[in-house]
Amino acid sequence: MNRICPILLVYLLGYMSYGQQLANQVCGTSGEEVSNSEIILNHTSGEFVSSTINNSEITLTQGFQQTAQMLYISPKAMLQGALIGATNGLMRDNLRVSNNLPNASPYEEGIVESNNAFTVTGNDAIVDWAQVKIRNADHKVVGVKSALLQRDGDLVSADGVSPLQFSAYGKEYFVEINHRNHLGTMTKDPITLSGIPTSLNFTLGTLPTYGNYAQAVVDDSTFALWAGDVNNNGIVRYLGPGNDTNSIKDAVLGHPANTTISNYFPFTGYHNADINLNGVIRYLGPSNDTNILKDIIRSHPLNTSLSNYFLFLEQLPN
Ligand SMILES: [Ca+2]
Ligand SMILES: [Ca+2]
Ligand SMILES: [Ca+2]
Repeated sequence: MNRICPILLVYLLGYMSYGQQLANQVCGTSGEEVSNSEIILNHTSGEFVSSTINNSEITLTQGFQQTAQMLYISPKAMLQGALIGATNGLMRDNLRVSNNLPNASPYEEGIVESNNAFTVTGNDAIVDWAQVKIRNADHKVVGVKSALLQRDGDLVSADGVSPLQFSAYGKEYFVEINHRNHLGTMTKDPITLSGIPTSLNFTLGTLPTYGNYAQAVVDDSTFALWAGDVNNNGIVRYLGPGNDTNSIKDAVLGHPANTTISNYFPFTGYHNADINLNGVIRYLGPSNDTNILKDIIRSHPLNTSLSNYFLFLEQLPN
């Protein structure tokens, strides 16, 4: 609840009555200032009377507690995997088209798609679930939201259209984008958020991000989350210990319908081993996900020797 500090209001009325000059004061440490050429009005947001201390005889209620604010974000980000082979700059939405998108978010928030979000086609068709976090000045995660990702990169709420909404006590937060088999990325600087949706475009390369080479550059222009983290350990690796290739192989060999335990067995579904998000999981054979992973490793700017053993890490604070 926004309320005008009663003391200031008295001063203000006094000023208006007698034309006295007033010193500028703020009732609390967190507030807003509204001004025109004649007056400056400070107000705070919060609920007076907050904490309660009691023992068997007395109850003491004291303090001033800041209430949480609603902060809105409209981020835009791309997934490298969903852009591979795309010709129109839009991510593929094969998972939606093939009815393989789960109605409930695969992330811990467990929210469910609403408003028939998966029936929308075109630029705003849903590619997949993603996850957006906000972190405070200490890089501590203070807000987590599942989001739906549209083909043109817009990250929206579970209804497929609304801005993401966070409840938080401050305004300055780092904003982070995550996806189940891509490496996450985060703003390098804290962003001032408010009740008006803040647009944050991670796809242009103009928004500084934390770390180095935090995103892939697709077709020399579009910045996108690195694909290939099949085992979701924050590292993309083709060969060597803990590699993601073996996780593709395990998914194929472990599939119940692969009765001959063939490395060439493809299956359809919603799985982290589906690096290009085309709804087909394939270890070997035509259009397999393994070769995509290999290409990703070899495309990293720091892999100058084109080593198949090269690995790179998610650029996020711990
Ligand atoms: Ca859109
Ligand atoms: Ca990995
Ligand atoms: Ca695939």
